[in-house]
Amino acid sequence: MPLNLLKFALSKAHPEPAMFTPRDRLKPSYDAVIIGAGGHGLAAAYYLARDYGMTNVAVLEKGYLGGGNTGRNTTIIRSNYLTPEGVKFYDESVRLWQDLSQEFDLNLFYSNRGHFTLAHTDASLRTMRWRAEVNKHFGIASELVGPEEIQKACPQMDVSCGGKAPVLGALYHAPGSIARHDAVAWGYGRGADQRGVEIHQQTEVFGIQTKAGKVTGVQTSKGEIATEKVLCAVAGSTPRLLHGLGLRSPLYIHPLQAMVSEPMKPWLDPIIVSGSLHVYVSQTARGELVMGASLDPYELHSTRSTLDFVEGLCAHMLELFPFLSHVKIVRQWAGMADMTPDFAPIMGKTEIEGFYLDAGWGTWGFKATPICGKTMAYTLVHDRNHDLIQDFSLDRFKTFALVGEKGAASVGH
Ligand code: FAD
Ligand code: PYC
Repeated sequence: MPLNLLKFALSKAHPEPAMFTPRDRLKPSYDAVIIGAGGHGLAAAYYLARDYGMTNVAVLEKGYLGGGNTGRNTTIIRSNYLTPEGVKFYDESVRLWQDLSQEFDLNLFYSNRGHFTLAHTDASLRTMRWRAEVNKHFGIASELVGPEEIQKACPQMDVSCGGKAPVLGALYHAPGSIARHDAVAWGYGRGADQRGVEIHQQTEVFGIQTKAGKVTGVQTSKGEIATEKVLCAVAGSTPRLLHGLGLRSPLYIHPLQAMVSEPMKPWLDPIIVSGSLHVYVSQTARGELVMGASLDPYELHSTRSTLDFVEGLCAHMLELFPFLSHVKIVRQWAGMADMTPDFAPIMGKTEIEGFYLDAGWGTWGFKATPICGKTMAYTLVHDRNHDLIQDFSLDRFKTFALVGEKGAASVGH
């Protein structure tokens, strides 16, 4: 190594620029407090500051920024949903994704690949056709394709699946994309921080204080803070915080696991999903295969990962891609998916004045990060649910106005 380079690296005159301002003390009060520095909490903070000039805001994170489901997901971005409410919402998110790297001046490795959802039965082919028709109605590029077109886009796939469950067709969604998940959290976090929002890591919220049905403050591991507005964006920890407020929700928490292979030469351009085989896979810019399976079939508030999962997923991957049998798995992990009965999110105002909820993102919330941030910022500032999230409120479980998105979930259930 050239001596000058070594000197530069060891010199204190050129410190690594910090991405965020270190914060050691909380102020006694803020205009708004956001609980959870995942993509959703940070995106809301960013749009509050950027679009409304609201910067006396604290984002409180019990662990580290992006360390929850945001940094654990398989990064699939798409808008090929089943309900008109869902399609409109996710489509707007896909639109926002496309400009984010430029906006943040940070490479998010946003990569448009095209997305195939494989159908192995007539019943799933029918659902794919249904989704294609709803999507086309809203101007979204989704179409039903046959095995020949799948084989052309992915010659390495054994579309006969060894004769067990042949692929009959697929829903092809051209806008399907992937991105680098932790960079998304950094981009939103840095943008909020630069505008004056305070991000406090290692700061846990234990409870939300209310008086006469209104938010008055939060209790944290670093003391109490006064505020009249709280946005709760804590994914798998939502039931615990709601319980303290006396609010009920139908959320149930299941682990969702994923794993990554050693890097390989590029061979897989599109994103491939098979609900029947419990597989979804894409190849990153570094050449790794990022893979996931179904939810674990039991409620568990933990990020434990299991050997069962790796064995099961490898077996199904080999049914589709037998040539991968010598490839090594290098890492596995789990997140806590906050599942709703209708596979749609819970967003917006609640019966407690000043308490706003962004939850129920289960296995599908990464792609929604930009639009959630935008619509939650609007909702907080105007104290009125943004039009795009009207149908996702917690109330819908009282009025039975569910938004049935189960048929559009990539993850088996
Ligand atoms: P998180 O990123 O989990 O952030 C919540 C934060 O709140 C955490 O950092 C947590 O530490 C913090 N917190 C919790 N309690 C407290 C407290 N009391 N005080 C302070 N902080 C607290 N979605 C897709 O769209 N596409 C995919 O391909 C996809 N794949 C997935 C694969 C896996 C394995 C998993 C687990 C999820 C997947 N998802 C996917 C879902 C997606 O990851 C989540 O819906 C999304 O990341 C949720 O973001 P968030 O910011 O709401 O939550
Ligand atoms: O929502 O597209 C998705 C997804 C894929 C894997 C997990 N979630």
